[in-house]
Amino acid sequence: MSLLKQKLASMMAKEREDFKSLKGLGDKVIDHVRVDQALGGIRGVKVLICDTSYLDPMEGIRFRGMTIPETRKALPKKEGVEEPYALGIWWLLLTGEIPTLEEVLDLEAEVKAKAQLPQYIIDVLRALPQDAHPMAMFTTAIAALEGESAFRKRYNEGMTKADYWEPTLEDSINLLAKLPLIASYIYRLKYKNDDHIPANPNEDWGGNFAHMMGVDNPEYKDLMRLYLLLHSDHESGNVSAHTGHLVSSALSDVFYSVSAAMGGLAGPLHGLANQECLKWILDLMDHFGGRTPTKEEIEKYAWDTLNSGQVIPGYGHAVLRQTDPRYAAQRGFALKHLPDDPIFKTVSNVYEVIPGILEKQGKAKNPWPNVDAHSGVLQVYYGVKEYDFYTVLFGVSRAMGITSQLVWDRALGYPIERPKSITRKMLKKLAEEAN
Ligand code: CMX
Repeated sequence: MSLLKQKLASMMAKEREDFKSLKGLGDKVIDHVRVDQALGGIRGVKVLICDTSYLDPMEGIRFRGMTIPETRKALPKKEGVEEPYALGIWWLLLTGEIPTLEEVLDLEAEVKAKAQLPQYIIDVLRALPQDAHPMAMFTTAIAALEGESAFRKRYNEGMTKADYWEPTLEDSINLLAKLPLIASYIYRLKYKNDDHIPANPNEDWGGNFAHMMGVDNPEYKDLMRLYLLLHSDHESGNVSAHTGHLVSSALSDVFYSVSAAMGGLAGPLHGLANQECLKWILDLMDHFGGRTPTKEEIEKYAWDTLNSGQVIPGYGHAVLRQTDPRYAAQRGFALKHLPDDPIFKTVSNVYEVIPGILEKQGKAKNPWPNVDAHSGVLQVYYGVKEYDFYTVLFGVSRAMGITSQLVWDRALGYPIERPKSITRKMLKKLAEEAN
């Protein structure tokens, strides 16, 4: 048994007991739902339970209680490398503990053993139209892997409920092993003359992903490790994680759940904002002849975007009310490695200008940048200029958060999710009665 599975198995009895004890709180009220929340995307209603991470509006994300700087410092690193093994964050999300180097290496080895891309996935990807969006290719490939599901096989054989988490973990490992292969295959098929690069057995999961994409720069490999850590988890109410949880609540396996989740990530208000944001920055620079525009010029351009009824991509958030610490971490990386890059300078100037404009406009509840406002410039700097692809990078990382949540969903036996809907007529009546 792998060290990760052993660790999780050792936690089961205590965690289940704790979960059971919550049922005793049955009739306690944790929130009230207002009409504006029912009309407004269930915003802020406390109805989900998620232990992998928590998002504070002012402070940002904590992974199992740890801030981003704390996590980066504590997770084990490869010798001579600045950022932690990306699979270390998955261990932390799953177990709530920082893994030892031995534990991460054991997980790395387990994942590596499953890292082969089946020929049928290659055939599926090649059968899609040439102009298919990389996220459509990504979701299709993940769904196509479903035939490998250990969960479905064991369910069909009559597996007992107490065991559900085990094949969920197995499917998650299998999926995480294959995601960088799928993503880099899509990248090379679409943008690099269909010329593919085999995995390097000496690389870690994150470094290998960079290698297979064709960017064999040690700095980019570190950026990839950082990127994978930063985008991994953002509690469970965001569109992608919540979709994964919802689909899995019907006992659909990891492949169905993550594929559906990636469909949500592909929306421009969620993960696709990273491609939209870089496009906005490049269009802005193009508009001024390719140079770094002045703050006054950015201000005018931003107002034009807003006045034409569009959002400024990469700014605003449903929960955050401050600069996203994931933005800050990426900015720190840029300040260290590419301080004089003209696109980075533009991103920095935009950061100084946009919050004031959004405040002046008075609509967005949060005028500060989110994670997507900074990821693109770092990719371009290292040569990954095809911004259509950026949400796939996000997806590989987010799969860690989603699968860690799914393992515990199945371990604790969360039931099928089924909120109640009412008609608009009923809503009006209820609101009148409440007055
Ligand atoms: N530019 C312009 N207007 C914005 C805005 C922005 N960046 N952010 C919010 N607004 C507007 C909303 O469109 C909304 O307008 P209407 O009242 O006309 O509908 C109003 O401000 C209130 O919205 P909000 O309550 O502040 O924000 P929501 O919780 O509804 O939405 C989000 C959050 C992220 C979808 C929104 O801020 C947005 O569209 N941002 C740009 C896209 C983006 O960066 N998405 C990535 C988020 C991170 C991720 O998931 O990857």
